[in-house]
Amino acid sequence: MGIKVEQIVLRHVRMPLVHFFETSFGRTYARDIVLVEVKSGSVSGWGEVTAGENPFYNEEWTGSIWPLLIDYVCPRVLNIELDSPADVNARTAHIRGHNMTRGGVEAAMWDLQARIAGQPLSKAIGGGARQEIPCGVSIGIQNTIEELLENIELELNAGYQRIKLKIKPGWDVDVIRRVRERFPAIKLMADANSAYTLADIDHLKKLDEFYLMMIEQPLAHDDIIDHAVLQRELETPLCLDECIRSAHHAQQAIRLHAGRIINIKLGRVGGFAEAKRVHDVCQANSIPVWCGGMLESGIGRAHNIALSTLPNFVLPGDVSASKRYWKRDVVKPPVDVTSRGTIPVSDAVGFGYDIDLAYLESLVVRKEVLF
Ligand code: OSB
Ligand code: MG
Repeated sequence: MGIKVEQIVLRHVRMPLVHFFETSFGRTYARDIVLVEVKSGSVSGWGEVTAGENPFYNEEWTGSIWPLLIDYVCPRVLNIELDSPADVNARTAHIRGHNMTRGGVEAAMWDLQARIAGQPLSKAIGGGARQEIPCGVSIGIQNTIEELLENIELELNAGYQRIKLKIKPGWDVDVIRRVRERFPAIKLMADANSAYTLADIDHLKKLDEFYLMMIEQPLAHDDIIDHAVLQRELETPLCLDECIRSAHHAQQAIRLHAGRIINIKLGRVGGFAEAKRVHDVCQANSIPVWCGGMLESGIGRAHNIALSTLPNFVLPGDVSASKRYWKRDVVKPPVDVTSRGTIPVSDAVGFGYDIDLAYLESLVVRKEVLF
């Protein structure tokens, strides 16, 4: 069964965060998110472009997404009979980089296909290995250690299965020591978002003392080789995020022993088709994976839930409840977690949540309809 899209509606929405989110590359107070609605007849599929407001996590940002979609990605999808949503990746593969922009359209096509087939998105992408997904939280850099400890306590009480702390030079060893003193038995990990270099090896080795589950992307965003050097020196497993943009990268990283765990982000690898290939490469090499997040709205969050039903997503991911980020989400009901720290996978068609379209429209700052 082929799939053909006659109209694409792009919406740039602005959503204030309930609390700022700070990583080693900066603070975010509000999200500027581009949502992609692809239409075939009377059916719509929805996707989210997961890039940030600035080109600091990777090269993409809200301002790059818009012209890329209009001038390059959408024209390669509109009014063309595709065999599968996976064809979006192949038809746009010659566009260098910009995986999140391409992936937002690709994900919308999978949602559309699932809705046309009357299937949940998790099944359409070949997932469905679990009925609920294990959840952790990512806690940003705080103003004080006291606030951080309070925050961790709150998230543990909510049931979350593991705590990830953002670190950077000046907010690392001493902070984690304090956290470990207070919470000696929790599943704990750290994410540096590329804030260190190999010159910091001795400093990073001090983290071994805290038996972290893993340290995520300590070195450069585009590096694999130095991570392999660092991994040889550390007891703590490294987890790769930024530097894995394709299954090919995953293969190379595994071959070099650059890490023992991989974080898969749907946008970073360009959509579900490539995410599944990364997943499969990791599974074949006994590398466990988990689903990363990019402060998504409910739409991107729902896509992450579907992705997390692939069998090798065995570690708690960064997919958490809507209310940690939004006073009100664009989906109904909002994404919520159980007291076991899991999110139940919806068996409704498509991504499994209703869109609160009236509210969503009220957040739109820019809109474009493409034929
Ligand atoms: O590196 O995982 C990351 C947020 C923005 C940019 C990069 C990252 C993150 C997170 C947040 O850690 C995860 C979430 O969406 O909860
Ligand atoms: Mg990360």
